[in-house]
Amino acid sequence: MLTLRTSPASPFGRKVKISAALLGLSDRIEAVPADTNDPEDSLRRQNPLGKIPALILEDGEVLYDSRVIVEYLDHLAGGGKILPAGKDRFTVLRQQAVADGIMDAALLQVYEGRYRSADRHEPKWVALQAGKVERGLAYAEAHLSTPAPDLHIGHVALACALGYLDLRMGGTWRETHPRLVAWLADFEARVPAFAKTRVTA
Ligand SMILES: N[C@@H](CCC(=O)N[C@@H](CS)C(=O)NCC(=O)O)C(=O)O
Repeated sequence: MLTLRTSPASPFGRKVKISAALLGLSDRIEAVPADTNDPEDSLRRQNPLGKIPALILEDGEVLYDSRVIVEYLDHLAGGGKILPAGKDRFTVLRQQAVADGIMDAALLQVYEGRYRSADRHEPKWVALQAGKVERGLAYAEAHLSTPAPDLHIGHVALACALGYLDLRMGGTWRETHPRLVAWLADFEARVPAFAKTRVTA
């Protein structure tokens, strides 16, 4: 059994769970909650960065971050499944990078609210991160919003990024990105794991 250290609301953990489902590997993975704020949590020994997700293999080796874990799962499933081979791979990896970047920038805005008192919030920093989210969404709307026959990790990561914006940013992206709204509805209809991994708080 593989052990996934994550938390229900983690968009990167969700990316790993949905990837595992698409690859037919969900039954081989047990999710064990991790608290990134708890210095006593074994997570910090498993991943020196103290971040989730981290995947503990059967021989005790630990893989992180989500991109490495997804590469490993694709390899376990035979390779070339949600990470295509050849030149397409790099396009897909870039698409994953854009979606991961949206998640990173959204998380940093959430952390600003969570870890700094209101009088120390830095509007310039928040605006810098919000710009990354906005430009990432514009890129996705233009280049990734056509339902594709074969789902790949770029799609999974984008769905998780949009889901995280729904969870933590009030879903305001929906007002200005109608093609992405339709795209996400199509993704959800095709990938039951998306609804299964949704949290509301
Ligand atoms: N690039 C990493 C990002 C992981 C990440 O930022 N995880 C967040 C939770 S979703 C985290 O662990 N935050 C706690 C921290 O940064 O200490 C990945 O793809 O796994």
